Amino acid sequence: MATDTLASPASLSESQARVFKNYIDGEWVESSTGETFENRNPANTRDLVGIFQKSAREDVDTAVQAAKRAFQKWRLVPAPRRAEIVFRAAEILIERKEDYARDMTREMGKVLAETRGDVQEAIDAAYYNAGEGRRLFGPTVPSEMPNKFAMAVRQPIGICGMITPWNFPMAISSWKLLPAIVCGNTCVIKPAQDTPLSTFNLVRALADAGLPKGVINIVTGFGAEVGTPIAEHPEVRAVSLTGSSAVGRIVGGIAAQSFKHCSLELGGKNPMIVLDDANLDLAVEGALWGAFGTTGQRCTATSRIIVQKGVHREFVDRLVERAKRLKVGNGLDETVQMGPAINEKQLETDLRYVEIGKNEGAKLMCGGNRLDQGEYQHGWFMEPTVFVDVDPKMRIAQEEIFGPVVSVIPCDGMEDAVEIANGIEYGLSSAIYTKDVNKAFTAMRDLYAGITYINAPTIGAEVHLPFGGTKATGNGHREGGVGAIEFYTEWKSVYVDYSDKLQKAQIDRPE
Ligand code: UN1
Repeated sequence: MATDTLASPASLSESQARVFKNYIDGEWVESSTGETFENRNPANTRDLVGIFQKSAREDVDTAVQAAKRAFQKWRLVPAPRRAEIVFRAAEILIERKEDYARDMTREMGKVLAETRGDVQEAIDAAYYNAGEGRRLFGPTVPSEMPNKFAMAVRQPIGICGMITPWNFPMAISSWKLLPAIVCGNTCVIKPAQDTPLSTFNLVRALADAGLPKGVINIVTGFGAEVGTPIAEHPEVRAVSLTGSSAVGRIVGGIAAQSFKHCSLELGGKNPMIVLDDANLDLAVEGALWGAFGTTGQRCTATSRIIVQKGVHREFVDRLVERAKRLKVGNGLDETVQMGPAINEKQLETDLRYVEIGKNEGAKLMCGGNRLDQGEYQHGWFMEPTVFVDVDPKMRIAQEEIFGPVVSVIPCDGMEDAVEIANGIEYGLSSAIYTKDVNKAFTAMRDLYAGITYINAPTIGAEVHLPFGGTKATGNGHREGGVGAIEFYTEWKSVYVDYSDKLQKAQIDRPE
């Protein structure tokens, strides 16, 4: 087996599978356990993408110590200089976009158009955060005392731990790593075990752009053995997780013990409202993309479509007709529109929810079956699935499935729609299709979610606006844009008294 960790493995067969080591202090090192795990293509499990280190607490500690050493120098590099490295990484990512997109489709299954978008999102995040290096604004305010200067500056927090998901393996790693390093922090990242390669590719671009050793360290492995030690580590000052609400509850609880900054971006059950006056062609198109893009495996996926009764029938007919015609397959084939589930367990979950929906009395209009014949036999495929006559209280309308299963819920009108939309435990994304500006603005105000789209589906966030949600979707932090800068910096208020005498605030005030 080859052990050159830097080369792209895109064209290698199983016998030549690349072994990827951990990336600590700029070096490639084996895990302390000596154990490894496989990363296989979910569209064709005979295709071994790579072999990765199955790390443990000791490896996390080694990475934290490297990050600690690097922090002493990195925090003193002027932010505009730090940002220039990130800018250069964006240019490198542009050159490698196609290769990295192919690697990503191989390791996680989504179609090439989408994995190109995922790399593009990392490029966008790099440009945005590179610009932040020349801002990092803080307030300068007048002092209440004479001859005194008052301001607040943003300071790095120190060592940041990141735990990232498999559905946007490069984009979401970039949302966390890039603002963190521009702000002067150093990082230890655990990529999802299903998709570590894309994080390696992102970090490789940063390293080639001149990122000093130890500023970003990658430790691969599983949640209990790597994620938990990151969240527990006393020297890690901030932890950022994108994952399920169940894991968020654990990580948030652990992080609270050592008073870490903790950013949780968790589940969603995102509603799309379609009112009688909507442009139906647009709404059907949007529903298909929102529900079945990324095989429904987005935190922001459209999983409930709340349709007003006047257009319900026509909308359902058109949606079902289009869903049946979606081409499912290996995302490397440019004609394919929907790839596989990420792994066997996720496919089982998706199929289990189909049974739950049927048992609850929802009407299955199309899909619901595993695809495992012919070209599908070595992958985790299923049909795009549409349920109608769904009651808002049914489990399929309440619980996050993370697969290509969408529920259509009838509604009477605007008020009813908003109540149904908000009647869930999550609050990530939301959408409304209407031509009535009054209703659009009412939805913008009343949908209790972190994101609302007007005449667009629940997916498609851009990197320079805050991303995150309400209720069980998170703990109030936002990624993207200035939200991330908020998270990865700590305020320090600085007072400079140039009066040459002791001035007591609140006390020495002119009467
Ligand atoms: C996610 O939903 O898991 O907004 C992330 C979007 C992408 C990111 C999605 N830019 O659809």
